Order: sequence, then C-alpha cells, then structure tokens
Amino acid sequence: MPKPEIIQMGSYPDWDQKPLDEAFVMHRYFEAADKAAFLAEVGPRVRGMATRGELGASAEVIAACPKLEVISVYGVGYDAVNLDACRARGIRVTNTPDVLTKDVADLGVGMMLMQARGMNGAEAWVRDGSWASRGGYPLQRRVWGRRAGILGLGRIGHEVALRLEGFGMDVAYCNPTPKEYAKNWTYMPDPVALADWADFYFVTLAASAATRHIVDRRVIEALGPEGMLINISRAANIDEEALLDALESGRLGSAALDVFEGEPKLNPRFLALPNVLLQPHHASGTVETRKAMGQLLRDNLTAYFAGNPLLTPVL
Ligand code: 8YV
Repeated sequence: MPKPEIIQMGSYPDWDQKPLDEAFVMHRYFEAADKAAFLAEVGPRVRGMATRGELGASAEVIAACPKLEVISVYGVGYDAVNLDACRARGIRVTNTPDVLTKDVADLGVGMMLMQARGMNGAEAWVRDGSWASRGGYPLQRRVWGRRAGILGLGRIGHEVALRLEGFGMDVAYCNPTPKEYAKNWTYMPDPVALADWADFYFVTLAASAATRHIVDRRVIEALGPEGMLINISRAANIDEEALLDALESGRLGSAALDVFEGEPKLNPRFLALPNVLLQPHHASGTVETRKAMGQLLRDNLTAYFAGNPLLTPVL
C-alpha cells in the first residue's frame, strides 16, 4: 500500500518530521521557491495536508489539491483554514485542543504579572546599573485581589480563570451563554460592560469572522487608563489601530500581546511603546506541549488513512 501523499504547509521540529516522513510522503510547500509551480506539480496527488494554526489552509491551496481529503492542524486555532471550502468538498479537518490549553493559560497569566509588575524594565534596571546608580525601581501595580475579565470562557479562558482565582482576584467573563461550571464567576454578556468593570482583560476566545475586532475602540476605551489588555487568542479579535491609538495616547494603560496582525512582521508602532509587553506567539511553545501537539497532528492523519475515527475533529 503506497504511503499517502501529504502537503506540509509549515515546518515542524525533527521529532515530528521524522515520524511524518516515515508514515507519509511529505511535500514541503513552505520550502518551495515557486509555490505556484509546486502546487501545480504536487497538488493533484496529495490526499492530506499538515498545517499550523497560524498558516491554516486557503481556498486557493485547497482548490489546487483536488484529491484532498483531510487537513490536520498543529494548533487549536483553525480560523486560518477556509472551512467553507472544506465543507463544500467534504474535507475533514482536525486540530490539537486540550494538549496546549494549560500552557497557553500559564503564559497569559505570566504576561499579566510581568507587565503589571514591570518585570521587563526591572531586569534592565539591574543589568544596566540603574539599581546602584538611581536607587529603587519605580513602584508598579498590584495584581492579587483586583478584577479580571475574561472574554471567551472556553478551554483556555477557563484555565486562566482558575489561575486567577488562586491570586484572589474577582473574576468575570463574557461568553455567548453563561457556563454551568462558572458559578463562582460573574457572567456579563456585553464585552464593553466587562471592560468597564475589569482591571485586567483577557482575550481568550476562538477567532472567527464573527469575532473579528470584537475588542474595538469602545471596549478599549472602557478598559481605560488603568486597564491592561492581554491577548493570547488571535490578533484579528482586536482592532489593532484602535489599540495602538489608545496605548499611544494613554487612553489604555497597557497591553500584553502574544499575537499580532501580519506576524512576525508586527506594526512598528508597537516597538515604540513603553507600555506593551510583546511576545512572539509562543503561548503553546514548550517542548512538552509541542510534542503533544505533533503527536496529535500525526495521530489524526494516521487514524484517517486507517479508516478510524478522528481523535479531535473540527469538521
Ligand atoms: C501555535 C496557536 O503556536 O494553537 C494555536 O492555534 O496559535 C499556537 O498554539 C501554533 O498553532 C503553532 O504553529
């Protein structure tokens, strides 16, 4: 039985690439100098796709692969996969939820602490000699006991809330519907009202066309000069121009961001801001979690081609 041919949209660590190459014929789209020529040659043969959360699968690439049956996403976010094109062709789609949830929540909470307590600047204060020459580091802001709003109480938002409870914070959340298990936390159906109430505002909801710029100028202004916005979801959930305007003017106190429009080429306006913590989309970026994501990516492809149920189906 010939090995199924797979188009690979992005790179994976060797611990994933080796077993993928053993199980499948992997065609590395991301290495092709001429992507159009590569698709014309390989596209008609591939039955599967291995992609990454931020790379997804465009309608154009899907159309260039007429035998495509399954797309396996290395990541929980599948917003970059054209699901309409997949539905039209009956193409199965899988992602890698659960295995990364706690790491993403850990980084989000760490970003809040790092930004609120000015730990980035404090590290520089020690290293550049300011501590000795200028004295104590400037006072920062408390986290424990203050108010945390969570926009999107899915898997990741829930883990963030559990962590914040441990800090003795008041937790409120905005979700399409109240969650039965969230009785300890206040439900607020309106993102603006949540921002008006919160000191720290976590954006943890899955991105889609329906959530684009859900964090708009109104939400940002409601969070206000004392507020902090933390984004560990997708940049598309935030109106980035409104965010930059508010951060530059002081109408928003600060932000801690792991995702950006056009990443890794983020808007240079971010680089000039002293009140933003910038992280390189690495919320799931631990050895343990990335190995689990890669295993799940492979297990879904293996299950599909063996005629077995998919482990984590999206479509
Ligand atoms: C990964 C992510 O960094 O899970 C997602 O959707 O964005 C991240 O966890 C990314 O998918 C890996 O390429």
